[in-house]
Amino acid sequence: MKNILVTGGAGFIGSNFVHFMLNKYPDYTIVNFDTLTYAGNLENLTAVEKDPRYRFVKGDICDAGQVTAALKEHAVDTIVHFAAESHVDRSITGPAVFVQTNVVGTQVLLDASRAHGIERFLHVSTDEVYGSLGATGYFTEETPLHPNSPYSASKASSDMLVLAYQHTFGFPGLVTRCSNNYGPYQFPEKLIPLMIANALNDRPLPVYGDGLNVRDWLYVEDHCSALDTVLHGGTLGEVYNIGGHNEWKNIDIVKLVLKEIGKPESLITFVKDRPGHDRRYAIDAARIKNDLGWVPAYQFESGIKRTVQWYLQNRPWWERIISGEYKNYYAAQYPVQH
Ligand code: NAD
Ligand code: TDX
Repeated sequence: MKNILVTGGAGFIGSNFVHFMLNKYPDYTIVNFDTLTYAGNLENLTAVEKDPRYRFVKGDICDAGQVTAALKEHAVDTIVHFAAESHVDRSITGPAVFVQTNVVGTQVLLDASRAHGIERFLHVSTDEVYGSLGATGYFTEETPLHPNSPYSASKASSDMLVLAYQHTFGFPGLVTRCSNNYGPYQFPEKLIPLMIANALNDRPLPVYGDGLNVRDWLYVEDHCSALDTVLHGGTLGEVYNIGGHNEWKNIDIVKLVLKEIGKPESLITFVKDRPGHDRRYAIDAARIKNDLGWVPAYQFESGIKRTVQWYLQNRPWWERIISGEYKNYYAAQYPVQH
């Protein structure tokens, strides 16, 4: 493993992963292959843009010619596949691009990777493919897939494609399924950065439904270290769940963010629920812990503090985002607030 192509490396987790890998492996080169949708932002990578071990290629995973050219030109031997449409709410208002990017894009990438003779292909997926839990229990890798949103259905389809290619062609694929991430560079449409940005601007904090839905949160750097662990030590054809046993009700996260920023709970506004809203996610990560020895490094309270500090110190980063096209998305998604 030497030349890694990271798809979606200009997004939230992808850009954190590029930083993580360049810091950890002096001998690796990283090619960031990203088409720069609304969620892709090269500002996330300004610190490494002059690093000779880093290259950016503007390309679309749905375009076989562009993918093949990048694999050849950079002698890529390994792929870590993040590129996706990633926001559940957007998948409810416009599912087509989710099928195009997440399903068709993954299939195009798989075919190009096979033809190129890739050595290892890590597909980055999500716990949402398992559906929703009741008050008890955990998702294991054996939990049947039951995706409930167009987003999670498209991710489950792409997982199945990777595993089918492994089974049928002996393709060197692995799949990870992680719980909710938070940390620097997360686009402010997602719960935690949206609440931080709104709180800092004294705007209402829109909590869906009764606020009692539960998510299992992991600091993004812990996700990166887990991906690194699976990339180097995982068994081909295997699925690895990733999570830190850190369940929180949405309303409690929002209150924690307000406390951290020093703003009043009166900013909380309950709004119409997300259609088909999954009630609870909780990951059993025994396989990656027991078989590969991965452990998360961050406690939630310190991770949230770091995250709030990052958004405070990088105000121009998210202010540029929320002052552009995002305004139209926000007005449509949260109509009662206007
Ligand atoms: P993101 O939306 O922040 O970034 C996605 C990136 O993919 C962007 O840079 C975008 O420009 C790029 N992209 C989109 N379509 C593309 C295409 N056709 N060709 C090339 N690039 C394209 O997403 P994220 O939150 O960083 O998530 C990354 C991956 O991790 C996704 O596959 C997601 O399903 C998965 N995941 C996310 C979470 C989470 O909590 N955010 C948790 C588990 C798994
Ligand atoms: O304004 C909001 N109000 C609110 O109550 C938003 C944006 C979200 N929520 C709720 C919905 C969820 O219960 O907060 C919870 C988290 O929402 P999101 O940040 O949209 O994340 P989620 O839907 O759980 O999906 C995320 O985790 C799994 C990522 O977006 C996915 O890409 C990943 O696969």
